[in-house]
Amino acid sequence: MNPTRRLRFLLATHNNGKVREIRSALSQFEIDLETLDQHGSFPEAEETGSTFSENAHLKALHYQGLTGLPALAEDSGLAVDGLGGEPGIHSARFAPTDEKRIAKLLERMDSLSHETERTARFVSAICLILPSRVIEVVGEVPGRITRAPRGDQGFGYDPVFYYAPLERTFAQMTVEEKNRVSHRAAALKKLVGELEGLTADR
Ligand code: ITT
Repeated sequence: MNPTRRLRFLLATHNNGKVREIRSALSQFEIDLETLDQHGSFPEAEETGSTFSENAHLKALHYQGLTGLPALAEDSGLAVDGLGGEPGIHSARFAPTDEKRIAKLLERMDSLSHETERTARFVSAICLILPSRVIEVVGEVPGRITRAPRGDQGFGYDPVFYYAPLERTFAQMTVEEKNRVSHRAAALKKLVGELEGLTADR
């Protein structure tokens, strides 16, 4: 990236876990990331899409329209094989708190008898709306849902998402460790690849 021209984006999310991870993953780059809190309070975007990518695009468009700033939004979630891909795009709306979301997920999975039904993946779709270009990328990571929560790092479903190569759940990893392997990190890596090719349109 050209160090003489700093990029400036609005990080269009209300999820502090995402803010922490995205900041950490992009810290080596010359990018000023501004949060929604720095710009006042806004009505939430309506997530009416049927895919992660559609919802990421809707969120980026919503906050870019409200602030006039280039906006980066992310839509993500957990897709469990034995539940036909649920909670998927409904991951945040599955229950009101992280604790309740995990409890509901484990309860739903109680009846799954085969280990193969506990396989899952996290998906992250990122949309960045720049003045003259829209960049859309998706990242995924495979894992398995544990029978009980483990670890207290991260956020969301991290305590039940077991990542076999490191023999730990995402909640047993530091933000740096999670950022080496996560769905969000995979999407951000692709985004950075796209940004490195950018010059004129910022
Ligand atoms: P914004 O829409 O404001 O960005 P949100 O939390 O509502 O925040 P999403 O609609 O994208 O975000 O919902 C994603 C949900 O999926 C999130 O609330 C978690 O429950 C879950 N999730 C996504 N990424 C995760 C991760 O890295 N670790 C654990 N859970 C994750």
